[in-house]
Amino acid sequence: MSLTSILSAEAIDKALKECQAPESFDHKKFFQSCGLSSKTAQEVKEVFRILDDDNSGYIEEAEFKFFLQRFKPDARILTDKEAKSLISAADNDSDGKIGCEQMLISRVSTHCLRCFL
Ligand SMILES: [Ca+2]
Repeated sequence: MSLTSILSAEAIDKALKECQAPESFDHKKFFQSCGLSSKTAQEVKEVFRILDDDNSGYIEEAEFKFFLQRFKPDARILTDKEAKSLISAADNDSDGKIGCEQMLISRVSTHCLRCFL
């Protein structure tokens, strides 16, 4: 299972292009551009499993650093600052990692400031 079986390659390219410059990554814009924002809960779960490289059930900071490369192998590595802000966007319990439920909960609460997707 790869991300391109869930998201279109064109949408991924577009999303990656928008955040090519270091420190320009905006997760909301990215998830919208790559099409993840409009995916079903089941599809988001599959994406989550792909991003959770070590199958720990959580996406940790180290995995977020290589987040863009999961979408395309030649994409850049996120800066520490970007990886941290990506986590804090959905990390409601401040344990420094994101669980699948957190990813989904933050997705549905669109009025929440911490909305992830
Ligand atoms: Ca993990």
